[in-house]
Parts: sequence; C-alpha cells; structure tokens
Amino acid sequence: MRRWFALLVLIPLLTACPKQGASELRIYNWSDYMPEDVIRDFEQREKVKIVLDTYDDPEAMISKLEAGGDSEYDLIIVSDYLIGQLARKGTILELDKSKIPNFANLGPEFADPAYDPQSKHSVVYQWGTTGLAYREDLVKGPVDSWAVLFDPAKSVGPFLLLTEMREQMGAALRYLGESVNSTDPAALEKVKNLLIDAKRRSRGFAGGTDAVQQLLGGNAAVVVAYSGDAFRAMEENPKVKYVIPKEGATRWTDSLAILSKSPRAELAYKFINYLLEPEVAAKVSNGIGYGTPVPAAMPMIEAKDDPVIYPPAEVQAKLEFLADLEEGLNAFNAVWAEVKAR
Ligand code: N2P
Repeated sequence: MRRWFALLVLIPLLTACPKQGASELRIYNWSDYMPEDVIRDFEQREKVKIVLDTYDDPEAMISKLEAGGDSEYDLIIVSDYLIGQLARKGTILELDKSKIPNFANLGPEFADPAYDPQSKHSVVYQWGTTGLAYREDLVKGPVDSWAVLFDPAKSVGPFLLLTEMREQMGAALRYLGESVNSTDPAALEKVKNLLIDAKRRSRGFAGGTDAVQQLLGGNAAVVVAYSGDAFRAMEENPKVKYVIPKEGATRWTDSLAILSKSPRAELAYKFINYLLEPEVAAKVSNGIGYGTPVPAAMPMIEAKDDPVIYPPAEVQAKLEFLADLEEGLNAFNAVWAEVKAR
C-alpha cells in the first residue's frame, strides 16, 4: 500500500520535469532556415526527436549561449564571422572529421574557409548574400544603391533596417566606399551618424524573416534582406525583387558547430553528416532558397541558374566576407549601442 502511494506521488513529478532524453537533438538555428521534411526524415531514420529553437539576431544568440544556453543545445548554425570567437572561448568542439565521412562532399572553396582553417570547428551549411529586397509596385524610384536607406534625397519609400549588426553596419560602410570590415574610427563615426538618421526615417529594425514578411504585407517598400529569404518572397509575389547594391555587399556562409557541453555530440555528428548527403543538401537548398556548398547536389537544385541565389561573376566581384574582427568588434558594438539608444 505504501509503495503504491509513493508511485502515485512520483509519477506526476517525473512527467512534470521535461527530461532531455538521449534520443533528442537540440538545435539552435536562424529562423526559417531548415525545411521541415529534412528534420522529419532524420527523426524517422534515427528514431530520435529534434527540438528546434530559432533566432534572428546572431548577437542575441551569442548572449543566450553565454548566459547558459550553451548547455541547452547540441548543435548551432551560426554566421561565419562568429565561429572564431566561439572556438577561442571553447564554446564549440574541435570536430573529429572521422565522424563526418560526408565532409568529403563539401566543395573545396567551403572545406577550408579563411575564418576556420580546415573547418576545424565548423562545417558550412549554406551560403548567401545580403542585399536589398523591394516591391517594384511600391517603390518611387530606382533601387540600385544603399542610398535608398542612407540618402533622404534618394529614398524610394518606407524601409526597414536589418537586425544583424555586422550586416547593417557593413551596408553603411560599403555605402561610404569602405570595407565592411573597416574599424577606422572616422569611418565608424560616419556610419553612426548615417544609421542614426536612417533609423529615424525608417520603419524600424527587422530580422531576415520578419523583413520579407513586412515587405510582402506592404508595410515596407524596401528592406535589407538575405538572398534566400528574398528568393522565397519572390516566389510568393513576383513583384518582389532582390538586388546587390552597386557599392557592393556581403557574401557569407552559415556553419554547423557542436557545443562543447553537448552530451549528444555523437547524434550531432550524425546530423551534420546527414546534411552533407547530396540528396539531403539539395532538399535543404530547394526548401530555403540558399546556396549549397555540396557540388554533387547541384544537378538536383531547382534554382541553380537563378542569379538571386547563385550570383554571376560580375556581381560576386562586388561581394565581401564579414571578417572575425576580434578586438575590433568593440568599436562596432559601441557604435551600434549608440544607434540603438537614439
Ligand atoms: C534565414 C536567415 C539567413 C541567414 N532566415 C543569414 N546569414
């Protein structure tokens, strides 16, 4: 009788605390950045459950990891320029490539990236660009320059700025004719003034997914957007266009990394390996509209000739990667804090 009573007390207690099972893979990813069927297929294949949390602001995602989130997830998908900082702090694992045989499927330009030589800590997931998406039925003039944000005389209608600090400050730097990675104090002072003024005239800041939703909804005529999000918005409304401004913009990769505190690293390795299967890689890129780093997937890519996802050489020549600025990042943070406070 007593034992029976103890069970009655225990059962609700056990079900009340959500236990993180060994068969659960917890992923922290950008929003709208992994097709549902790619997740479900892996769950079925491995008889596991995937728990997915999403973010739109990489700096906020880093803060969450630093505040203890690094033990809440197994796998993260994160911007190239943040890999170095996470590796230096020991937040992400040095990868054992013997557990990722499909690593050999990565194109050579992705296997040994400058921000993470020999892919020691990360594996490229997707690549893309950041430019301007606009509604040709709503803009009042040409959209070919970052001036539509930064020069009131060239404004074409209501616009949104991007939540991602490095991208938004990079756009202002390119508008000024500087590198997106410049830490020159005079240039950053100008960037600060440009952004304070643009913020005042804008409809606010938005993350990538939110920005294209607001564009589709007509709340903005032009937004700073990531190529794949823009591509999918164009499929919904052909009046949406995407352009790399003439001053230039960024090209980036997002990479997979395993958190050092993950107790399910083995499962995370399996997932990374799965994403590098050509059929799966094709499914990912066909689903979210970004570039694949797996050449063997290319024949299966529906939009392989679309210049929004795979820009032609003359556009590529205007693109720059965001670098890991290490100490230089402090100057960016200071400017951004002032812009946000004004
Ligand atoms: C997807 C966000 C794309 C990632 N909504 C930008 N690096």
